[in-house]
Amino acid sequence: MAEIKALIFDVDGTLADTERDGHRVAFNRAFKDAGLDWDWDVELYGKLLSVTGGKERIKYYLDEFNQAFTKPDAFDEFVAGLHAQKTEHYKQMMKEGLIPLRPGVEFLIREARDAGIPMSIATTTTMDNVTSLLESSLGAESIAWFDQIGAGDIVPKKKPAPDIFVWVLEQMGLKGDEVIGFEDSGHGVTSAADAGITRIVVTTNDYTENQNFDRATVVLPAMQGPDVKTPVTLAFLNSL
Ligand code: XBP
Ligand code: MG
Repeated sequence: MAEIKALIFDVDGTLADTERDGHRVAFNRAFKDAGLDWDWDVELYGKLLSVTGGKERIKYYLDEFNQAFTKPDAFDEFVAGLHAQKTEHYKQMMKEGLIPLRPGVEFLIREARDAGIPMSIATTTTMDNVTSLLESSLGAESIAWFDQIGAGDIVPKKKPAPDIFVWVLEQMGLKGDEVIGFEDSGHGVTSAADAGITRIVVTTNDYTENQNFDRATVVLPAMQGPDVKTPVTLAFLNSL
């Protein structure tokens, strides 16, 4: 196995449990602001997660779960406006420190930083959401700890397409067998694996625990914590 030259992290569900109590709530607040009676409950949101990207998810919701809604003429602008408002709510929630990092995440990030192992991010979510989560959890200076932040619309096709991991690998000048990818979802694993990443660590959450992780190297309930027999440390990653 090639030496580990970098760690590439997904954000939502991997660094923090942002979906159920973060993104979902922010979407609902934006709908309310716009005078819409749409309510994405926990169960429905689980279904909507099959499509990554907030704007894409709103369109999927209308196509599959709310066909009675008459789409306005400037539909893309309408969705973009709703999504921008959702981002404002999400950032505010991060500012309030409502969503902490998952157990073991900060330990691993600090260990990698101390060891001089470059770290990057490959996510579907909006850049502002990434920086506000990092700022609230690890401090504003932590944004610079990440060599590359590949986020949101920086690539045309979101996960499960490999584009965002390919983009990050290219920016870092690394090959897929020289990094470890961290993911929480089946779509994320498909994206990382199709980008050529050979070692993928999955930490599951309530929404993803029953998904297919055949292409992952290891599947754990978290990076660290009472249920994790082997916590995710650099020594552990080197053993993969
Ligand atoms: C994350 C997502 C995102 C967030 C919402 O997927 O699917 O769509 O739910 O973010 P992954 P935006 O963890 O696989 O990257 O609303 O900013 O798009
Ligand atoms: Mg994720």
